[in-house]
Amino acid sequence: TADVVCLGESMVTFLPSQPGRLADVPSFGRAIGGAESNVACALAAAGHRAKWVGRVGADGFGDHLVDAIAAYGVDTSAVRRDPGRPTGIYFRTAADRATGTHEVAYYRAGSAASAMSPENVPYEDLLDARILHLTGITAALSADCLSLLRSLTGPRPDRPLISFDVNHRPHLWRAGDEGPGVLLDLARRADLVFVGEDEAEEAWGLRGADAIREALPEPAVLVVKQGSEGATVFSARRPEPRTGDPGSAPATSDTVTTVPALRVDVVAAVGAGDAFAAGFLSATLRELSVRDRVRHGHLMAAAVLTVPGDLTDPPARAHADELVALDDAAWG
Ligand code: KDG
Repeated sequence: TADVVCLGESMVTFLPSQPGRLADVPSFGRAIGGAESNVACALAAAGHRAKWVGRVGADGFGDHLVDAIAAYGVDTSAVRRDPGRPTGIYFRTAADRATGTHEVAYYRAGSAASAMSPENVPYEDLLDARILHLTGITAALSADCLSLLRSLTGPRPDRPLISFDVNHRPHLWRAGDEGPGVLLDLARRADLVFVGEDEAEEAWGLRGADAIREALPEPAVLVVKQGSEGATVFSARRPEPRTGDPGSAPATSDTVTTVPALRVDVVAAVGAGDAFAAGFLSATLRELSVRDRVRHGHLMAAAVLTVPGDLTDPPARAHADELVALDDAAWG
């Protein structure tokens, strides 16, 4: 049994050799990306049994992805190769200093991963885990990928704990699709949800953590990421149903925990959300307190925020534990 299985599309990522607009960058260096395999790599680097399930082409980029992800210690034995479709790739620019935004050019339509469906994934690998981690990116890849997410998040006796990172990517949705509504529906089926305050506002028009929780009361744990401010976690206290009172559904109340983030000089924000999820999941597997789950998330995110790529080696576990245990003054 894996600690965490992550399902999703990984891509060869091309990072710019210098700042500037996509139109002006002269050359790019090869790296790897893909939100879900980023989470798997960080979890494996932190000492957990992490498996990535995906689909890549039978091409050199596919070989590279599988090798590079396996090199982090991730189990890639369930990755399928598709001889008829290419591995997805994407290019991106450095963040613009004034606006903090960057350009992304995806070449992933019709990719091997977009052909994932309920008919061709290895269910035994996906379900044999303590946690199955999914994201909204997969929902946007194709109708088959969306069916797959619906099938995995539906009621089923063999279902592991479902972790879902909303990861709204507006440019990926097909014309005519109602992406935000689909993402809200998927999030409602999960046990643990990660969402950025800014993305919830963009996707659903919800302002602030309380409004997000109100619209999303189902997950036992809801983590609202508030950028450089920190994160707020809503953990449901589900009272035991009272015997002899079968008609009244128990009211749900939350424990609410807000934990400030570390202040760092950001080099590139891409991948920080995945690192945060990995830190939070790692500490969840270790049954640490909610505060420390968030601090481990912030710590892994800080490590990725200060490098250009999506991934970096996290601090060793003992070191991370020491940093997380520092007093509130150090954590602002
Ligand atoms: O979270 C990082 C991802 O955004 C990046 O690796 C690329 O998976 C990716 C995507 O679909 O945007």
